[in-house]
Amino acid sequence: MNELPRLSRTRPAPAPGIVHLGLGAFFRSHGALVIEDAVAAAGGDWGIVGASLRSAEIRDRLAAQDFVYTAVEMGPEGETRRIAEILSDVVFAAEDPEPLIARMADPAIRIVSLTVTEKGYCHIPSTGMLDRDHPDIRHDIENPAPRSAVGFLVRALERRRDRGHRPFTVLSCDNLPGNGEVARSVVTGLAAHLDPDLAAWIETEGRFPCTMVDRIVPATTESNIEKLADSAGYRDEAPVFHEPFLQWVIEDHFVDDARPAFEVVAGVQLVGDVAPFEFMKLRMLNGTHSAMAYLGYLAGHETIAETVSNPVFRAYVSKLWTEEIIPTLTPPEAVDLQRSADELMARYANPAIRHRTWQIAMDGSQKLPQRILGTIADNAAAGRSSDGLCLAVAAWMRYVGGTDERGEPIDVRDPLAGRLRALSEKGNGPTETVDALLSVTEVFGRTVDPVVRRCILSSYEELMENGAEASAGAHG
Ligand code: CS2
Repeated sequence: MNELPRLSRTRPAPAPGIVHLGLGAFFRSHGALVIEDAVAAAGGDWGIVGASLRSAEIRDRLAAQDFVYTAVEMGPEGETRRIAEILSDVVFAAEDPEPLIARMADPAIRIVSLTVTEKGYCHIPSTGMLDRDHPDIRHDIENPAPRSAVGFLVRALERRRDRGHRPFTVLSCDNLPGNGEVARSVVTGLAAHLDPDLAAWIETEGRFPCTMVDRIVPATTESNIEKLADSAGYRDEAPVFHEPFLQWVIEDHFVDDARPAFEVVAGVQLVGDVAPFEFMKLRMLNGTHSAMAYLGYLAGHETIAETVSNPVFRAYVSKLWTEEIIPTLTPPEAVDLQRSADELMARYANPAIRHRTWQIAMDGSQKLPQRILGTIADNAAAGRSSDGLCLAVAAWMRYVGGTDERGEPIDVRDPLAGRLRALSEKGNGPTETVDALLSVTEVFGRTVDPVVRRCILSSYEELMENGAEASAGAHG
């Protein structure tokens, strides 16, 4: 039946200047397209070598089609297809780490970008410091062949230093506040264990610009792939499906100023300080995303679009923005935060984007601090309440307990899943459960404000008693 032609390359890829670690759907829908546009408009040897650290699947799928893939923009009114040819190769690092280190150490590579998700930094979420007890970090301290993204960065930088080359710029594209600073802290932290001179060289010569990235990109499904084949008339085993919106705010601080001409691409801004953009994005978008992921999932909603089509959750999220999130933010220049909130609601409601609540609910222990807990702490310090956000934290607590409101098991994906579940089961009643979970210092830090604790506890009690939808209704 599969008689359709396969997707293949139509033009040679530009010579590689970038290695990208973590070749998921997000980077292929965001950074890769921006870089391809920058090269098309202004030239430059900025082809991308992708690296997959955990699974061979994406490498295998892309290798079979010359590393070319379709990016489908899913608007509320229709789709637009584009074929991306900026990837020149993909390596699978777990199979054999050496080829990836060799690529990263090649002086033609000037930037190593990363989308390895929050947990890929092997840091302690509440402090941003390297987690020295992380199994991958312990492995990478003892072995020259690394396992973690941090280990690859350090070993490749070491080789460049040993050969007298300049370092590459480390360009973090993950949803972490001060993502460049976190990258710097974990890279120099690991380097210091191996060779203090290397750590000092990276500290002085390396560059770790912070960036804010934004585009909603649900995981590609097999049904997406089949539908694309039907409409496009060719087979692409590695397409990506994304919303029309794109934003990338980048601190303009690169080794030897070497970078693609980002400034020519719509949606990209080069700035001196990314922090106001990051806070805005992490708290407004990712904060409400996580709140809806837990509450929406518990209420039986499969996607974000479905969750906001329920007026109860729509009102709940709108109130989170106006009363709890916007008051904590300093708007970036020329940004009207209430208008951003309205735009976000329209993006969430886009029915063409099937972003599963279960997908966003993943790795909550790594996401909560920067998405929700910082906002709660700022409100507490200013004497404001955060009832709606405390309900979101309570919903996370219920979610990691592993059983939904109908008594069905939840497939909880989180590096701390086992521990969180055990803590929640140990608790004998709401107070003990909430206190047990609040004692996870990696998430909540060493002390929890008593007012915040009471608020989370009463939300948890309400949630267990009335369920997610009714509890959100009480906050709408
Ligand atoms: C989402 C993000 O999966 C998640 O946790 O909140 O991937 C979100 O879609 C992007 O950050 C949007 O820019």
